[in-house]
Amino acid sequence: MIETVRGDITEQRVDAVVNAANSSLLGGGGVDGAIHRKGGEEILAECRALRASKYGGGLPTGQAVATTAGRLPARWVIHTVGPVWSSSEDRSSLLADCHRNSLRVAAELGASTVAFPAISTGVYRWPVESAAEIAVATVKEELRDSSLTLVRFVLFDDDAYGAFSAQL
Ligand code: AR6
Repeated sequence: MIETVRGDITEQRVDAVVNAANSSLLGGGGVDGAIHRKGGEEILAECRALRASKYGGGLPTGQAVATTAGRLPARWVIHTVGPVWSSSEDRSSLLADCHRNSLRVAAELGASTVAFPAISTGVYRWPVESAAEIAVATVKEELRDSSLTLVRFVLFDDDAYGAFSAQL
């Protein structure tokens, strides 16, 4: 099942919440800032450990990796790096990769329920209608053959809520 809600990703009671991170994995603004602020130091400590091991050069755009969710109600945070919007280059496949790879990481963890923010539509400036189309199509396809039971898109404002709801 796929659903849309208006709300804050940090308040979701799901197995895993997806973070719209950057490749440093060390925090930022928007969703990333809120997750680290509310989830606490434990998340950052695991991100630092990932940077010291598997992701010395940072997490590449489109890939996903999990950490604890610290003090958030969720059990895991799945960090993924969305593409920055470009009007001269089509980066849609990277935005699709974020959703596909996040769901694969969730399934590997044994998660059943996952919440996504509108990846790339904030600081990275991706137009929300286009992001909604890519996100919903990719999640629908990935859920066809998956153990996951719920994917919830958590949208912060009316525009994003309207765009994602229209795609469902
Ligand atoms: N819950 C749900 N949605 C939110 C929340 C929240 N708490 N806060 C913001 N949004 P952004 P990006 C919405 O900028 O575009 C960071 O600095 C927001 O309105 O968080 O992928 C990272 O470190 C927007 O629609 O992510 C990266 O450097 C959407 O979430 C960079 O921003 C995504 O906005 C990533 O940029």
